[in-house]
Amino acid sequence: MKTVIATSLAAVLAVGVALPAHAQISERTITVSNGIAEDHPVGDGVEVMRQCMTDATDGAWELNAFWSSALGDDLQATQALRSGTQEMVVTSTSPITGIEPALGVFDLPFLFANAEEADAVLDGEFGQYISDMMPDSQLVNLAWWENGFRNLTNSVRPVETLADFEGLRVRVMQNNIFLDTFQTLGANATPMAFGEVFTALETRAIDAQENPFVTIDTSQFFEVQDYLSVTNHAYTPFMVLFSKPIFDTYSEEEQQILIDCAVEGRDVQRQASRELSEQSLQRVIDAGMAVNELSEEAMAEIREATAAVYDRHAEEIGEETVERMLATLEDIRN
Ligand code: KDG
Repeated sequence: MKTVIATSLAAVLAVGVALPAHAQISERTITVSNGIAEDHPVGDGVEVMRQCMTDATDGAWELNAFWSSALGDDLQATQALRSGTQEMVVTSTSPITGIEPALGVFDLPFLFANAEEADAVLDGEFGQYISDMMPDSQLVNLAWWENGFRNLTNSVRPVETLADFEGLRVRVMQNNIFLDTFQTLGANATPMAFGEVFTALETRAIDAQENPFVTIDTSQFFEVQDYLSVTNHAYTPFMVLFSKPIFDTYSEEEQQILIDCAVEGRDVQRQASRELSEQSLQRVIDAGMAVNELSEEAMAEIREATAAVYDRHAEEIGEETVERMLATLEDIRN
C-alpha cells in the first residue's frame, strides 16, 4: 500500500513540477492613460508595450490606452494609481512633485545640455535613486521615457531677449519651480493642467505656453500660437508609473514582464520622439509659426537670470537630491 501512495505522490509532484510555461501569469486587463494625443511618440511606446505583453503572456494580458487626459490629468491619474483604481499612467514628473518633491530636480532650468545627458542620468544610478523613492507613495516607476526639451510659444511677439518675456501671460505646469522660473523671467505665469491649455490659448486667456516641438505639433498649438522661440529651457522626463497596490498582487514573473516591456517601449519611444522632433518643427513652420533662435548673449542673460532658482528650491526638492544630480552631471561631463 505504501508503495502505491509513494508512486502516486511522485506522479503528482512530477505533474506539479512540470507546470505550464506561464503558471505564474493570470489573465489581466491593464489601463494606461496619458495627457497627450495618441499620435504623440508616447503612443509608439505604448504600442510596443502592448505587443511585448501579448508575446510575454501568450495573449493573457490586454493593454487599454486612453489619451488626451480622458481619464484625468497627470496628477488625477497618478492619484488613481495610488488608490489602486487604475494600473498605469505615462506622466511628466513636473505635475506630480506634490506627491514626491524630489521629482522637482528635473524642473530646474537648463539642467540638461542634451538628450544624451538626460538618458545617462535617467537610466543610471540617479534615475534608480529617484525610482526607489516612488514605492513610499504607492507607485512603481517601470521606466523613464521622454517628454523632451521645452520651448516657448506665444501669440504676442517673438521672444528674442530676456526683456521680451516681460508681461507675457505664460501657462506653466502646476509646479512651483516652473512658476518661479517664468516669474523670474518677468512673465505673468499661470499654473494650468495640460488638458486646458489649448482652449486657454484659443480664447486668449493666456498668451503663451512651453512644451517640446512634438507636443506643440501633436496638440495643434500652431493653430493658436504665432511665435515659437527655441529656448530649450528645461528637459521633462516621462515616468511610466504603475500602481503599487496592484503591482503587489502580481507574481514576480508578471512584475518582471511589466518592467521589461516598459524598458522595451522606452527605447522605441525615445527614438520616435527624437525623430519626430525635427519633423514637428518643420510642420509648425509650414503651418505658419514664426520660429526664432536666441543669440548666445540672450541665452546667457536668461540662464544667469534663472540661476538663483536652484538655490531657492534646493530645500523643497531635497539638498541631497540636488547635490547628487549636479555631481552626476559633473561626472558625465568630465
Ligand atoms: O500627460 C502628458 C503630460 O504629462 C505632458 O504633456 C505634460 O508637458 C506637459 C505639460 O506641459 O503639461
